Amino acid sequence: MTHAATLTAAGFTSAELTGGTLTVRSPIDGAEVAHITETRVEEMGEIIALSQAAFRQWREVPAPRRGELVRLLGEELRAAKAELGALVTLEVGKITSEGLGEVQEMIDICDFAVGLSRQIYGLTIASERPGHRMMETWHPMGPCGIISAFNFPVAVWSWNAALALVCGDPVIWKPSEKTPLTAMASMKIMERALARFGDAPEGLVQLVIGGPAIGEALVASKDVPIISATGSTRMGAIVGPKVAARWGRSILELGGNNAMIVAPSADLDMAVRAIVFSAVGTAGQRCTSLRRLIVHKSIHNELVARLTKAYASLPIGDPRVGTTLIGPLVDHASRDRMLAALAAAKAEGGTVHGGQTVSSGVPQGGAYIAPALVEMPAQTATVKTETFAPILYVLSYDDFAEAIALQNDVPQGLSSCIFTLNLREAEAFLTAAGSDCGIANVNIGPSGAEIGGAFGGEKETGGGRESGSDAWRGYMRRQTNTINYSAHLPLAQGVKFDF
Ligand code: UN1
Repeated sequence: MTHAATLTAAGFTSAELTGGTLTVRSPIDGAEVAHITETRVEEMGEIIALSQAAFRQWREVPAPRRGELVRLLGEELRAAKAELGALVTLEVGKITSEGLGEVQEMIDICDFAVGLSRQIYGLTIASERPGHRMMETWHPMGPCGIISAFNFPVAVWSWNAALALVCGDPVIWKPSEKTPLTAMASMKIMERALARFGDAPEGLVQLVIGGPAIGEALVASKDVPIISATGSTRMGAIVGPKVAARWGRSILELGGNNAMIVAPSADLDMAVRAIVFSAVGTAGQRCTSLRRLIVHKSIHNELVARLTKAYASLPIGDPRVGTTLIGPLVDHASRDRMLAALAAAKAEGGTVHGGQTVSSGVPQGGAYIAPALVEMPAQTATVKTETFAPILYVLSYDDFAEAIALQNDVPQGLSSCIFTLNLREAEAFLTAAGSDCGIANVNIGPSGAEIGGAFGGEKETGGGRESGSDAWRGYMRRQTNTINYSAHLPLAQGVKFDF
């Protein structure tokens, strides 16, 4: 399909795509596909006020009824899956299957949130005082600002929006400047769900398009109590303290530098498949992409040989073509950063396989590059830095404790995994003294998490949790209640205060 046909299928009119100041390019061929109108900073006050007004109504709508809106969103997403998936491919350069997979992830979180809307449970707690009962109640917090990254332009929004909405919080979404189109298309889908829902307050879900100043307005506002931000550690280091300084709550999902330990007993066929998908899938542009391989010395050469062979067979090219496995990087700056990291790794003693620019058999104008495998003598500064591109550094180890130490010796703490058939190693990897990451897997790669688990990580990854499990608690305020149904007023801790 041509870009124009993909945009029309996603419901865009030419007026929406022209006349604005934000230029959108497709990573497929670098073509300018739209000039979008940006939100002006001066409008942000009104947008936030509208969100607050929506909050005052939405918080009183029963949670299962709020869930109905998300159920309708899930239905609309199912109906629009092909068109939105194709738009993700156009705007981010993901291969077709991954574009569709991203929309499936949105549908999955909607289903999860619908169930959650009837399961916002609090505890009942034993009181030490006679005739008293204690409990916890969960209340909506207020507007939730969602700052999302280009690489999962719509799924990460839906993780936050689906939960926030059932939790009673309006949302204001600031997508990456690189991906306004998928955001606008998602809003169109959301608007269809809102229309069917009928009586949602105006401004319950808002989209703001623009650069850092727009994001800063959200981050600075006391009227936006929750900021959920996904992106670089550099961005998080700015957002986190600013939100904290005004007593807001932030949910941060920042950099990853995800490793796999490959132990001597590993099923190497499975490991090779897991490595290739997680290191080169999405052209290495997932937060969860595999970036470091920590391989036992006894199998290092065999594994590297198998991987270099597998890498050489990977089809690189137009992500719209069904056989392609590696599409373009998001832009040329990204490819320049990858090349700079490879040069730095080489200077630190690395041996680079692959990593060359690809210009034949691919659409002209895109940043196509062969994935790189880099054998490193040690975990150098470059290995410890996240480069958002398909670079896999290979390190080797002698004993298991050394492997765990290498795995943990980076500033980031998102995802991790081990390939082993040794039960002791597998279990040790998951203990308090094992992986220090928010996600730790056994015999599967570090990427491609399901929505049912809490998603996020430690250290410079920011500590936030989104998506499944009890991540919903991050979108609500907890109230502890003590109810006295007796005719006396005993004090806790046996304190006497008679007068
Ligand atoms: C991200 O890259 O920010 O686990 C999200 C995964 C996907 C989500 C990645 N489900 O790889």
